[in-house]
Amino acid sequence: MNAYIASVIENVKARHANEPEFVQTVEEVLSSLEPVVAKHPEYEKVDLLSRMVEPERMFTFRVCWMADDGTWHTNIGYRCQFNGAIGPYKGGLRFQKNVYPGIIKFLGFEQVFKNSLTGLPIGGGKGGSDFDPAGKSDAEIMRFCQSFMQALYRYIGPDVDVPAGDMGVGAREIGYLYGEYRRLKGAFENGVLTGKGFSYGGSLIRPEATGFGAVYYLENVLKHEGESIQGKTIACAGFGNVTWGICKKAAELGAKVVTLSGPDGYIYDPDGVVTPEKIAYLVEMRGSGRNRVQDYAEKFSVEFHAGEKPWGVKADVIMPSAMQNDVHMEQAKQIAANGVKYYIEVANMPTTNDALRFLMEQPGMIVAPSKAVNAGGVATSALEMAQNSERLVWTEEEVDKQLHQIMDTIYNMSVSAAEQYGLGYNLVAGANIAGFQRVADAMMAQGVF
Ligand code: 2IT
Repeated sequence: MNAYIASVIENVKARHANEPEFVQTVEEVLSSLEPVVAKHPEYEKVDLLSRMVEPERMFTFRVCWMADDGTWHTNIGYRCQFNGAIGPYKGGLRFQKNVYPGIIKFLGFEQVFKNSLTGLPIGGGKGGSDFDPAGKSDAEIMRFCQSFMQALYRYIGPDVDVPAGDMGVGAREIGYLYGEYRRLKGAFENGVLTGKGFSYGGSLIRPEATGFGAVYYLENVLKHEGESIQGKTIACAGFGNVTWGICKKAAELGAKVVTLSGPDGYIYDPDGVVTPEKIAYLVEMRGSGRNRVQDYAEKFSVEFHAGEKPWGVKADVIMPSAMQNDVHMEQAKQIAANGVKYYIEVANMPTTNDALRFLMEQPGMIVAPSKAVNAGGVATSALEMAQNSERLVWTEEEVDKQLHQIMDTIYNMSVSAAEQYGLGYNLVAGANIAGFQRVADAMMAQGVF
């Protein structure tokens, strides 16, 4: 390991000893940058990497809200404005009870590279709260979102920081957050948040974009191997917005998603989640707030495996699309033993670093990293920002066409960045290098601060 990179990683480990997810992503990304740092001694000269691993700013705020029974509750809100060198901070808000600074920081760091890869002018940020949306009434969600925005609104804006959704924050939450922002500011301000409803500035295709983009990326990988997506079986996880988009696009292209998962276990549907009725049912399951995938098994009479993950299922393509650190060494070994050829990450950091390295070392296995594969979501958010500032509404075809082009470009840029540094066909290192290069150029140009 290059001594400079090793020293930056050591500092991050010492400073963030209680934030393992952040240390994990820093190690993963920086270890890809060895050939880049070797070729560009100027980066070490100004200690660029130490500035890249430190958020420009990160803050917490108090969020108090009243439950329906009249009791008062206090949660912590976070916003991490990680890197604004190439555009306003951009990234989602996650509402989940396990949210703490390490989660927000890891997501913010990933977002910097992902947003850079889109080629669009968006910096990286992330935020959220340890608020647990499970079992909350609509009125409770609204009061929480209003209180959250009362604390956050001064620090965001269309040229400053543009939040969006993530786990626990969907169109309903974005609506309440935006409503409160508009009420406080007394102005539309280009919509400020993305992922808005279509009636008030949302973009067509944004709900589908992360899943659609992931499938467009997969098509590029398959094409490289002289294969087609037609007839492929795909094992997915989760049953949220992202997995829904994958099911929809895969079905349209003649492939089928055969597994879904939830906190309760996974379902195996050999016929695939392909009919409009099945795909629509995912939205219903999510909306129910029950957070159970067993409902699908009961409704469509398919296998349900309680308490298990779907990674032992034989499928052509594995797409971990649920959450971070879903695939550990044990699952990685299972995936390799099943002879899977395509391991396409979708959720942010779904694989532990040792499992990721192991999978990349398997002969014949192709591994694609989430920061490239799921970038279609935030890219379409940037298209939403463009429409809002132009006061225009683009057609579904227009947005989808741009999304498709962006995904093709991300794939091609990743391939060439790895090749340029003599790493061969390495989509993981290629994405890290390509994402890094643009932010690094901007930071170098803007001087040391
Ligand atoms: O992880 C992600 O890229 C997101 N949650 C979407 C961020 C965005 O600004 O649309």
